[in-house]
Amino acid sequence: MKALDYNTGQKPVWCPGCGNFAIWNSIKKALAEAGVEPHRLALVSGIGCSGKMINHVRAYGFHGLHGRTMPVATGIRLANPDMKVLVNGGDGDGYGMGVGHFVHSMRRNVDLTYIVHNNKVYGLTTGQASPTNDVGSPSKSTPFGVVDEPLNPIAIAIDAGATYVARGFSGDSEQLAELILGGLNHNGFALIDVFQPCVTFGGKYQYEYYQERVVKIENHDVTDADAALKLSKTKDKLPIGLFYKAEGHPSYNEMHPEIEKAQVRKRDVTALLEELV
Ligand SMILES: Cc1ncc(C[n+]2csc(CCOP(=O)(O)OP(=O)(O)O)c2C)c(N)n1
Ligand code: SF4
Repeated sequence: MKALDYNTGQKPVWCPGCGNFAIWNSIKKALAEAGVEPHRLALVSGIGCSGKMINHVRAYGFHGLHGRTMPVATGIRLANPDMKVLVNGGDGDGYGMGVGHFVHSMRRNVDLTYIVHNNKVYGLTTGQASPTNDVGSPSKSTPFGVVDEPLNPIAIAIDAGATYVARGFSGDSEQLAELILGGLNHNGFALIDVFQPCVTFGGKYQYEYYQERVVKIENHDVTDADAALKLSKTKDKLPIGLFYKAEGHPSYNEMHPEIEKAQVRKRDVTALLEELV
């Protein structure tokens, strides 16, 4: 498979210049390199502009409820060990409404690759501040500036038990593809948080904002959780790359071999599909 083979032919309705385009390209590139066949791939999305990803990548797709990607993805992964499960959602979806599911999935080290399109706002509902927006930053819902401290997804993920924790940037789709590839090849919970400019409602968080601040992670021991946690709290610059990768931690499936043995009951659903289509 080549990257272009994952196109569905559906034209995206994202605003021109939206950071989601680069994430889309990086996903297709990573899938091609990992050699994931579409019939062995399940894409799960939350509600939001980010959630539209399932329309544009050739695979099985489930557009879940807002904040509820993790239970759906976990179910798919546990019921069918042959499937690679890739989850896409917004920062509002995953770090706002879905934050409980996010933390517990990492605690369990469920074998999922989770890409969060972190634009610091609720894009689809036109620009309210999300939990990652910074104190003082104005938005539609906070005209006088955000007052709550921002949530740090990288620090939370390292602490909660995710075994692959990375941050990418839509302005560097090459590095982002590598980080996604690493997540797909990782056995366990992989978080790839992505700085994704929302060019329409994202306020100051545009490409220039990130270009002035991002630095590639170098000379860092990714197996050292304490060092990764410290790096995630860097204030003056915004490190992008792989923060943490734990080796040898069993995934949820491996800890519960009875689930793999039970497997999903394989049924012929042709008649059902014909009735629905
Ligand atoms: C249970 C529920 N609450 C609220 C909404 C309304 N809603 C739709 S999209 C959205 C926000 C999306 O923001 P985010 O998850 O950050 O994704 P983005 O659009 O920025 O990619 C909200 C609140 C909903 N669909 N369902
Ligand atoms: S509203 Fe923002 S996140 Fe949504 S498509 Fe437009 S630029 Fe992208």
